[in-house]
Amino acid sequence: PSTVYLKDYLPPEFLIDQVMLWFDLDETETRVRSRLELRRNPAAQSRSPDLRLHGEQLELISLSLDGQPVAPAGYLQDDEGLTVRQVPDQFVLESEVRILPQQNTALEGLYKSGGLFCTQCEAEGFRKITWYLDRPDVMSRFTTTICADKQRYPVLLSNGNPSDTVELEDGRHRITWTDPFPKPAYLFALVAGDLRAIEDSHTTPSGREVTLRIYVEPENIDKCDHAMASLKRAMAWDEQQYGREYDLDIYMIVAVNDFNMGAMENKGLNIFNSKFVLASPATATDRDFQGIESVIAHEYFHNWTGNRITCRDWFQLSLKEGLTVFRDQEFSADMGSRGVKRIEDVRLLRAHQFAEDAGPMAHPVRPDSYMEINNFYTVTVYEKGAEVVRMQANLLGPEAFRGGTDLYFERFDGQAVTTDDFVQCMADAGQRDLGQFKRWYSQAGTPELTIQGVYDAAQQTYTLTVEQHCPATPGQPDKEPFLIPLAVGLLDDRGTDLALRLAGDSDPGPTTRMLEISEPRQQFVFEQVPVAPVPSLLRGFSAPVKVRFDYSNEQLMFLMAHDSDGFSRWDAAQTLAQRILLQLVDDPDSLVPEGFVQAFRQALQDSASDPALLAEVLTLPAESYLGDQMAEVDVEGIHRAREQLKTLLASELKTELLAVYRDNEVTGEYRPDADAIGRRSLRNLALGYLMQLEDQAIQALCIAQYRAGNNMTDVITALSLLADRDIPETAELLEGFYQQWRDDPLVLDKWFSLQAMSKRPDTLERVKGLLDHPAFSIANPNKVRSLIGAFCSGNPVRFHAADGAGYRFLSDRVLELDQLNPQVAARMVRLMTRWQRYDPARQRLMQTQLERILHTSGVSRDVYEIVSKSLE
Ligand code: HT7
Ligand code: ZN
Repeated sequence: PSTVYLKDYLPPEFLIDQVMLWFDLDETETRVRSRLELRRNPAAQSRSPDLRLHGEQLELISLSLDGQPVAPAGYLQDDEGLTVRQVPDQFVLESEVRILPQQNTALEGLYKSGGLFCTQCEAEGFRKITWYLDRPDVMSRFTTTICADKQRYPVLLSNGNPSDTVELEDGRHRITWTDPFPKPAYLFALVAGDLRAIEDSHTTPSGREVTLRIYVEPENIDKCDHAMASLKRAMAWDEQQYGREYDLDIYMIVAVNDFNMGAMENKGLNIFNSKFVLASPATATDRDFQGIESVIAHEYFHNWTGNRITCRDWFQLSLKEGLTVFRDQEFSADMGSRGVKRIEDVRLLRAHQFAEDAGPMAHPVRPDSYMEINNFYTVTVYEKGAEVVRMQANLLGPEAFRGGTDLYFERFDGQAVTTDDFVQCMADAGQRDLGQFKRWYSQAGTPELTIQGVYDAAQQTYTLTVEQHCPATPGQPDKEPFLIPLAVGLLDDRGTDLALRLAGDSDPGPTTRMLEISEPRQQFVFEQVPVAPVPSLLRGFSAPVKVRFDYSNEQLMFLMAHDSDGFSRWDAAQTLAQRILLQLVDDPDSLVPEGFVQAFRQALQDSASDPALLAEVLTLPAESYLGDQMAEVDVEGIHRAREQLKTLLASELKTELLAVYRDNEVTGEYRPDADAIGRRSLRNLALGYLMQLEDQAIQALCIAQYRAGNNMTDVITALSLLADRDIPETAELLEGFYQQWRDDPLVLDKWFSLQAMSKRPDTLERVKGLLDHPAFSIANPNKVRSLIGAFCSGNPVRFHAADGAGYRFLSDRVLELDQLNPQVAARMVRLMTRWQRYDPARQRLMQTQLERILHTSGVSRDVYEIVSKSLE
C-alpha cells in the first residue's frame, strides 16, 4: 500500500459548488444518481486537463458531461476512481452507479444495519457511494432525494431540511432533503428504515426554534430520554460557554446497532452506535449514562468544531477531534464532578496514549504520513489533542482562550483549515508567540520532566530545577524542547499552601503557579519560603508529560492527605501504590509500609470526603499500566502482586470496607447524578476488595446485591465479581442473566465482557466457546469489542498466557475479521503490537503471529499498516 504525506498536500484542482443526489433503495441493490456542478479552483497550484474523482466498489451505469454522454474513450475507471479526460473549466457531471449495501460488511459507505439503511462517510466512505472529490477541503451544498418502499422504510432521512413526502404508485415514497450549509462529503448521511422518534425542542438565544428528534427501532423508544436531556444540556452549555448556537431547524440523532465507532457528527443527522443513545436504569450502568451524555455532547459540539469549520486535510484531524474532546471533557466536568472527570481523563491518557507514544505506532498529534487514515483515529489525535488545546487554555488563561475561540469561529467559519490556523488565533488573542508551542502538534512522544528541589534555610529560598527530555519515537530520533505549562504549589509542614513568590516578584503571588518550561534545563527560585516545603507538581495535570521527582513515601502520604489539588492527591496515592506494587513484583515478601494501609484506613473513615474521589484514590493502578512502568513486563508477577495487595488491604481494612459498603447504599429511584454515581462507585469498590477474602458471608452479600437488581451498575458489578470466582452459584447466575436479557444486545455485550475479563484460569476456553454462542456475531463491532477486545485488552494475565494461546486466538480472529471489516480488524490487531515490551519467549510468540498475518494474502491496507509498522 502507498503512503500519503502531509508535505505533498495540494489544494484541489476543482471545486464542487452544488451536489444533487438521488437514491433508489432496494432489497438487492441501490442506484445512486448524482449531478455535480464543478469548476476549476482559482487557488489550485497545478492544472491537469483531466478530472480525477474518487470512487470504489461502484458499478458505473451512465456518465454524462453537460448533458452529453461521455464516450468510453473519454473516461477511465480503476479500483480507486474515475478519470474524466479533457474537461472544460466549468461543467456539470452526471452519473449513475449501482452499489450493494446488503453486502457491505465493512460498515463504511452505505450499508444495512438490521432492517435499516445507513451511512458512514468519515473519513473516506463517500467514495463508496458515488464518484466524488472525497476530501475535506471540497465543501459543497447537498440536495438529496431518497426513494424507497414505504412499508419497510417509512422514515427517510438526510442532512438539512426536508420537503414534503411524495407517494409513488408502486408502494414507494420519495422525499428531498436540502442542506443549506456547504460541507465536505464525509459529513453526508442517509438513513432509511422503520424507526420511531421522541421529539423535543430547543430555542436558541437568537430565537431559533429547533426541533430535536431521536430515532430508534420501535422496541427502544422508552430508552431515549437520557440522550435527549443530554442533548439539551449540551446545546445550552455551548451557547453559554462558547457563544455557539445551532443553525438548522432540525437536529436528528439515529441509533444503529452496527457501527464501527461511537458516533458520527453528520450535519443535522448524527448517526450513533446504539450504545451511546439507549439507556434505562435496568439496562445501563452509571458509566453508560455518563458515556451517553459525553458522546451526545461531543457530536453536537462538532457542529461548530468540525462542521462549520472543518479540516483542510486528514492530517489536521485533531483540529476538530482534539478541540471537540476538550470541549466535551469540560462539559462533562461542569455537569458532574470536575475533579473525578479530570482523574478519569488522565487515567485514560496515561494508560492508552502514553503507551501509544512509547510504542511502534507513535505519531504526532498532527501525523506526517499514513497508509490508511482510519488507523489515525487514535488516542493521540483525540485525547492528547485535547490536552494540547487545554495547555493553550492554561497558557492563555480563560479570558484570552475564549477570545481565541471567538476569533477562530469568526475568522474561519465555512472554511477547511489547519491546526496552525487554530494556534494562530490563540497567539493573536493571547498576544504572544506560540511558535515553540506548535511542536506539540509535530513531535510525537511523551516528554519527561526530571525535577529537583533544594531548600536553602538561610536564604529562605526553594529552588526547583526542571529538565525536559523526550524519548525518540519512530522517525523522530531527536526532539526540540517543548513549551510546557507546569502548574506547581508548595505545601508547608502543616500541609497548607504557601503563597508563591518567584525571584523578581514584588508581591507574593497565588498558591498555584503556571511555570513555563521552554528550555532543556531551567531553574525557578521561590523566595520567602519559611520552611522546607513539599512541592506539588503538575497540578491538575497541566501538561501531558511524565514527572520524575524523588519523593519519599512519607512525602507522598503527606500530599495524599493535604494537597489542596484533588488531582494531585489522587496522583500521590497512585505513585505510592505503584511503587509498592512494583516492589511486590520484584519480591513478594517485601513489606507494605504500614503508613500506606493507614492512609487507606483514614480515607475510608473520612465521611466528609467526596465518595467518588475516594473511590478513585482507593483504586489501584491497572495491571497493564503497571506493566508500562517496567523495563520488561512481568505478566504473572504484576497480577500476583496486585491480587496480593488487594487481599492485604481487604483483610486489614475489612471492618472499614464493610462500613463503607453499608453506609453508601443509594436508596430510592435510580438517578445518574454525581452524588449517587459516586456512592455506588465507592460501595462497589469496597465490595470488590471484600470479595478478595473468599469469605462466604461476603459472597452471600454479593449474590444478594445481584439479586436485588436495583440498577445495572450494581447488578453487573456483582456478577463480574462472582464470575471471577469458582463459586457454585456463578454458572446458574450467568445463565439466568442471559435468559433475562437475551433480547437486549447492549446488555448482552456486558455479559460477554465480564466473562472475557474473568480471572479464572479457563477463561480463554470459555471465550472460544462464546464465539459460537447464538448471541455472538463477528460481523457486529460491539460484539467483537465486548468479547474479543475485552479478553485481549482487559485480561492481561490470560491474554499473555505463556503458551501463546491468547496470541493465536487473537490472530485467528483478526484474519477472520479482516475479510469482513478491516477497520475493526486493525483495531484488534493493535493489541499485539507492543510485543517488544515482553520477555523473549513471548516476543517470539507474538512476532510469529504478526508475521503470519502480514504474509496472509489479501490482508487489508488497514491491518497491513499496523502490523508492518509494529514489526519494523
Ligand atoms: N468523527 C467521528 C469519527 C468516526 C469515524 C472515523 C472512522 C471510521 C468510522 C467512524 N465513525 C465515526 C466520530 C467522532 O469523533 O465524533
Ligand atoms: Zn469527534
